[in-house]
Amino acid sequence: GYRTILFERKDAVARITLNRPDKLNSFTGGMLSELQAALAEVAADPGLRALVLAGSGRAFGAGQDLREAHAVDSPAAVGEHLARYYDPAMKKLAALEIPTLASVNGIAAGASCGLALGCDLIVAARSATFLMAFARIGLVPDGGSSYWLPRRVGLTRALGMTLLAEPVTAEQAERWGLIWECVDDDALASRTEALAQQLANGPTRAYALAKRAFHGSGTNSFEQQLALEAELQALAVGTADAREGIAAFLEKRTAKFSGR
Ligand code: T3D
Repeated sequence: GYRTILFERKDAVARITLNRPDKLNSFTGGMLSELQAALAEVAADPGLRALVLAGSGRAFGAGQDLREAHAVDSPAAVGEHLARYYDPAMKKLAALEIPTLASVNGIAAGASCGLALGCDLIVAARSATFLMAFARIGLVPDGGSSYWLPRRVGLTRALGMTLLAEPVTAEQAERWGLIWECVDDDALASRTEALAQQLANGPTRAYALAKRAFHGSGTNSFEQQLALEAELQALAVGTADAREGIAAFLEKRTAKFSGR
């Protein structure tokens, strides 16, 4: 069992909840190891078709636990810490072949903001905030946040959030396209559930291929991207879900996707 996270599976939906509420779910090495292990479990389970990431208590997460010794230790130690704990977690998350949804209940600061940004969709409670906290303590964005943030909101807002290091409200985040959706606090749980269900009922293989297309688009030329689209579409057409989706359209009925 896990000590610092909760890991649940309900039908085709997995849920990982960061669970150190008294420390605002800040990341220790132990928690990141558990997150890596849970993400590996998700990747290895062919029955899963969506993942929800959430935080318990009043925060989504407060980034690196600043009480862990290495945090203020030495340049070598911090590099090793990132390579051992953060990078594998963020890479495993990005590589998941199912849709991922961050359900942000309260503040998402520092590397926890990076974790949310690493999910495919982010839904947040109206009272939640996003804080690129790094500059407040003289540090640099990490946890993948310097990759995902400018891709979601552009350089102007990414630099504004990072240099000024002020919390951005969920409403502002929705207007900017930092997140998919801001909902009333008391609707977060039900909206998260509904989105997760919708994703879990979708064409899982096509979702995975679509994610691969967008991840590739950051560095590809237009020509390379068209070639990648063709390659991925060839894979998508071969799936049972594409056959079902097209048949359902022609028969004027709702498609029933199996995820294969
Ligand atoms: O070392 C490396 O590997 C480098 C990696 C860096 C990645 C990063 O994520 S750097 C960014 C680290 N995070 C921060 O700088 C945010 C620190 N936290 C805050 O600024 C504030 O806590 C918040 C703005 C997030 C929330 O403020 P507030 O007033 O709502 O809550 P609070 O009272 O500050 O926090 C409640 C408790 O959580 C408190 O514990 P206590 O005093 O009751 O025992 C507080 O110390 C603890 N806590 C919050 N954030 C962290 C933390 N403890 C350790 N590390 C934290 N990051």
